[in-house]
Amino acid sequence: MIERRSVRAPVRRRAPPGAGAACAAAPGTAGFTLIEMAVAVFVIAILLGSILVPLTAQVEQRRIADTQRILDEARDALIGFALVNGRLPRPAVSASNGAERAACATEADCTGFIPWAVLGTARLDAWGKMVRYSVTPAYANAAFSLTTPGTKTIRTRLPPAFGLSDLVTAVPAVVFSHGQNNHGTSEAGTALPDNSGTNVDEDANAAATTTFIHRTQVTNTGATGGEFDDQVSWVPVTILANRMIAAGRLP
Ligand SMILES: [Ca+2]
Ligand SMILES: [Ca+2]
Repeated sequence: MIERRSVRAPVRRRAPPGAGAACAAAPGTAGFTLIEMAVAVFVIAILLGSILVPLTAQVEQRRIADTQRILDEARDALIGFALVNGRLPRPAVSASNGAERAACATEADCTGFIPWAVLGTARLDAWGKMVRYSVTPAYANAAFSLTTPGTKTIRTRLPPAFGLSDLVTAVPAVVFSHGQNNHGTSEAGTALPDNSGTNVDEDANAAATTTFIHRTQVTNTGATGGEFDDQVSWVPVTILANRMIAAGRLP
C-alpha cells in the first residue's frame, strides 16, 4: 500500500498588531552588542590580512620574474645587435631618447640607460623604473675582436663570511634593475631617492661604472651589505664570442 500523505501549505499566522515592534525593541533579544561587533570586525580584519599579505607577496614575486625576463630579453637583444653591427650599442641618449649616444669615451659615459629604441626592448622594468646599462667602451665604439678585454666586474657575497668576492670578471656589458626599493629613475626621467642608510651594496650599484654587485635579495637591513633587491644581469664574453663565431662574424 502506498501511504498517502497530505501536503498542506504552511499556515501563516498573522502576528498581533505591534508584536514585531515589541520584539525588536526588547532589550537583549535581538541585534549585536558593541563587544560582539568589535569581535566580528577583528575577525574580519585578521581574515582579510591573511588573504592580502600573500597576495602582495605574489605580486612582488611576479614583478621580480617579469624584471628578470626584461633583463634576459635585453641581453639577447645586445647579442643580436653585436651580430649585426660587430659591436655593442652605447647607452641611450637620455631617459626620454632611446637612440644610442654619439660616443662614450669613458666608463661613466658608457653607463646609463638601455638604448631601447635601437634594441627594440623594454624601456622600463616591472617597477616602472628605467632599465640600466653599462658597456665596455672598447666594445661599444668600434667592432670588437675575440681578444678585446671586457672592463666590467660582477661581485657577490658568499656565505659564511659574506665578504665581497668576484663572481665574473672581464664582462663586456651589464644590464640591471634597481628593483622595487631605493635608487633608479622613474618613467618621467626623475631620479628616485635612496631612502636607506644601510643599503651599501645598492648604493654601490647606483654609482657603479665598472663594478656591480649581484647577490641574493634580502629585506634585512642588518645583513652584510644591507638590504638588497637589485637585479643584475650581464653579457658574458664566452657567450658573446660563441655567438659571433657561430654566425661567422668573428674568426
Ligand atoms: Ca634596490
Ligand atoms: Ca643608501
